[in-house]
Amino acid sequence: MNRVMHKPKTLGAEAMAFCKAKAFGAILLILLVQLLLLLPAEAHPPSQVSLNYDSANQSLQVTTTHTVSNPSGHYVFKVDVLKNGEMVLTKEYTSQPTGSTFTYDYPVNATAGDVLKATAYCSIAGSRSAEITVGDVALKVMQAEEEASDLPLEKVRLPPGFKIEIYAENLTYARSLAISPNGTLFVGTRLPFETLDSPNGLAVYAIVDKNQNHYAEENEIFTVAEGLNNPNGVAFRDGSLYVAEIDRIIRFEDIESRLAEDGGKPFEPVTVKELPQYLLHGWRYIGFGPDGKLYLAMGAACNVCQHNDELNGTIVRMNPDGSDMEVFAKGVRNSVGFDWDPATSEMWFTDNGRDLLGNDVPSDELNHAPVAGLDFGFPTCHSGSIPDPDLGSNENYTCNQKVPPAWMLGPHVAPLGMRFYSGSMLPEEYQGSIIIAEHGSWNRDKPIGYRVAAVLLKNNTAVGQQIIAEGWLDSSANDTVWGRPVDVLSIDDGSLLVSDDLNGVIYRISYSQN
Ligand SMILES: [Ca+2]
Ligand SMILES: [Ca+2]
Repeated sequence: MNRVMHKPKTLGAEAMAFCKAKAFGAILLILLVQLLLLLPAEAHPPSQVSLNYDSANQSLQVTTTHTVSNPSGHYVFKVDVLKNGEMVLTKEYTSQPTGSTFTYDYPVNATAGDVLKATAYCSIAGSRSAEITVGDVALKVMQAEEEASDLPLEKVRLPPGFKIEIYAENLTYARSLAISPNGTLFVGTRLPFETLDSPNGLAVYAIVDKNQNHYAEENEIFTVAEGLNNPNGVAFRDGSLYVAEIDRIIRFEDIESRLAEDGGKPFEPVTVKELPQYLLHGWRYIGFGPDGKLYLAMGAACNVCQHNDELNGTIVRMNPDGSDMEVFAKGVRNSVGFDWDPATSEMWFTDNGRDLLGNDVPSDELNHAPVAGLDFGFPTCHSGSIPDPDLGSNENYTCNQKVPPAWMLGPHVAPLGMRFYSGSMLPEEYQGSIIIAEHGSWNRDKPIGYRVAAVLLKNNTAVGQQIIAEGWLDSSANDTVWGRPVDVLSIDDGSLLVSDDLNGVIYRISYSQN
């Protein structure tokens, strides 16, 4: 080209015009080459994509690294998920989180041997894929068809003088507990994660221990509702049973009379409140506060994210008829248990920390909410001191102004139900303590949790922790899990009931000095 451009003097006008056109073309070509050389610095596929499959929750976590300066102008705009070569899910986005590495959780039903592949697409150019083969369920969970009488209760370790036995059985996926002043026990249920959207739904049970032997005989267990959408939350107030499904709160009026008269045959409930339907962390926990309000935990619909629904990741409260709903506590990732201290009328609640920050962080939390309006940190601040590495780069995202946990329960222990203990049976040291059911870890190399703990309080402050029952995680048998505590409640004689959704049973833990 240079040779052509540098021999102009002997050429005629026509040849000159030709040469000028060639030169213009050459400049254009050089500009184009320069542009192409510049582009990769700005538009690039994600530098890394990694996958993790959670068999217990049937959820695929896609972690993508895509470093950009303007996440609303240049971002991962689409993620495709294929199972064994077939597309099972496509999600589109209009921006990406501010951190360069971020994780999206997707519900994906897969079993051992399935090959999952995810592809993350840059909004400007390029894509990157990753693939995993789903392994055997990480936790060697025993099947739930065991008869309660076959459960190895001798493996549960308790302090001296304590005893554990079966209180009720055949309560499929037993979860939250509530009790009426007359002693009628109500049991909510939730499906395993992979079948949360089953159209068949689940039941709510009532138990009336008529012969007062602290065991639920078959004729003392009533199915008061069937076919409900994961009726995890139950609460009792003024003769009515309130049940929280994923998408609404309903009320069964005059429930105890119906149990007495017709065995509580399933009947039409009143709808109290429609709720936004999220499957992830969408199962609800409810309870009545000392102010007469109905409190409801609204779990965050993600592992970690800034959600555009301001009710996502909060605890709300409302009148018993569903009116005047307001946020009580915010920055709460996924609370599945709360109670009020009978001494102060102040709320305490458990919260499950985010996943995928490693085996040992963040700690799950016991929180104290003495007043309305506090911010407990999620999603930008975990355990009171750890800014989220994915969201926390913005200077506004610090742990300033966030309420730290009242007690660190440990990473991934999954604290669910909790109740203040004010019964008369357990030893003095447990008086006024908070008893907490730990459902157990699903994403920790060495599993922990699967136990019942007591956090001891002094002067309205958490000062220590004792383990009341453990052994459902059998370390002598390769960390086999044979039971998962969900909720706790003390009954008339001061003994403790503990629900277990893996086995569909309720245990009774009692104490005697002799
Ligand atoms: Ca009985
Ligand atoms: Ca927190």
